[in-house]
Amino acid sequence: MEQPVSFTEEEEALVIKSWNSMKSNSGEWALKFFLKVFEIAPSAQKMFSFLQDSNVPLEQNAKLKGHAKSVFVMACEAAVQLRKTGKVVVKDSTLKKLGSVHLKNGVVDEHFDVVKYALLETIKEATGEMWSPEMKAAWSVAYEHLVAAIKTHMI
Ligand code: ISQ
Repeated sequence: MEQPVSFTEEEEALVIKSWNSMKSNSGEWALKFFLKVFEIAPSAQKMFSFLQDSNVPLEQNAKLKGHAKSVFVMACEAAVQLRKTGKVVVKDSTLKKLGSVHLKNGVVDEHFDVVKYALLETIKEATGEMWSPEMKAAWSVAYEHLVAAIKTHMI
């Protein structure tokens, strides 16, 4: 059994507080997040089947917003789980699906790194003065553990 991670109530609160401040505009931030990913890695657009057969501009693609939003939500849930149990507990069926979808689409470590960078940059932009090194660290830990959980299902 892996050692539980120590994730404090303060760290959890930083993640939740920042997500709450973004929630009312989450569609817009989700879109910015996605656009940042594509700015760094334009070829990543090929990985999203719903972008292939669509004529609508990226900005108006509803699925795109939904997808990106779920990355925020899952990282947030990971923070809650880390504080409660010291590990990320995602429903097994969800993890299996996420693992196989990322594997099938050829997602490798570098992709997860690009997404991490874009995620943190988006939250930084969204939170403005609230942003801090501690907030960045808390989101990073939550994201890394979520990714680790997904990767266990990518083999
Ligand atoms: C990976 N999987 C689903 C949605 C995403 C949104 C932005 C960046 C990466 C993603």
